[in-house]
Amino acid sequence: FFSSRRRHTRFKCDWSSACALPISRNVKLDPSADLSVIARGTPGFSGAELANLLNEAALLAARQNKKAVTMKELEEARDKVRWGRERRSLAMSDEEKRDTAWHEAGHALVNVLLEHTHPLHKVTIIPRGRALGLTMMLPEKDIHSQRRKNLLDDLAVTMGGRIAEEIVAQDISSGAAGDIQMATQIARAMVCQLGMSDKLGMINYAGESEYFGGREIGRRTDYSEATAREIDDEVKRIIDEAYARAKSIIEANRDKLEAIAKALLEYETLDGAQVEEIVRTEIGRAHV
Ligand code: NHX
Ligand code: ZN
Repeated sequence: FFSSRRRHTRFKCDWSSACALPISRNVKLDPSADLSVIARGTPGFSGAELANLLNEAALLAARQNKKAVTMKELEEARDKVRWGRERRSLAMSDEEKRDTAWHEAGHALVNVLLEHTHPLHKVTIIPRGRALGLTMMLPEKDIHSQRRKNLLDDLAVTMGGRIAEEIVAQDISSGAAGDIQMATQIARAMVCQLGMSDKLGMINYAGESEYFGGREIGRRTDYSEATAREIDDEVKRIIDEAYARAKSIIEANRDKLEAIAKALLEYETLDGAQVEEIVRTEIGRAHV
């Protein structure tokens, strides 16, 4: 798979266009290999990280005596580099499996029913890295900026997992910590850096990093206690609203949620098109 040619890993590269060539030239690619799909799923990766990803894919292909790297190995390598290795042997109780399927189904359902989300790439209940299940989205093209409506829909998708858990387990798990962290980061950035809160306006509240001896020791913030309280309230309001939107979508489409969760328990992984098919063909129309 590898030519003796020196690897080109010195520059930053997002594979978005012509610069795909230098890194991938060292690996024999099957016609199925679509590097643009891998590129959209590896935003901000450095050339070295992308070279590592291709290396992983080549090793996977070699292990199966394949003559070239196919899309299957590239996807597996991307998932491993981004989220960690697959842990098929992790012993999960039936209850944990069920809760995971519903959690991921919640993300997937809200994703396909909202208009301004990134398309659903795949959803899986095969454990990987620290996660028991994952819902992966992929932008259609390189994204350079996000509108408020995109961020608000993303927030609702992030809330969908926990809401689905509440329905099936009548209790909630510790597992939504990652989703909660992600949602908080988005909402805080909207208020403090992106000028997307009408209440707090076009002001940067993020403060500036202060360094000492090359290390970040804190942030200088130039706003009052009263403003700090307003920021906290606004972040909470944005998240509460996303939660309420996701909850009403999920409650109005419970039959579809259940159909996705059941399909996940049966097939373990579904791609975006399969989820859309379930949502479209499930009796009745989607209620948004
Ligand atoms: C555990 N892991 O800790 C198990 C092994 C709710 C079905 N007992 O949201 O797997 O519960 O959509 C950043 C910060 C994972 C990232 C905190 C990733 C915490 C993943 C814990 C699904 N999918 N959570 C998800 C999940 C878990 C975790 C994090 C994180 C679950 C959830 C982890
Ligand atoms: Zn989740």
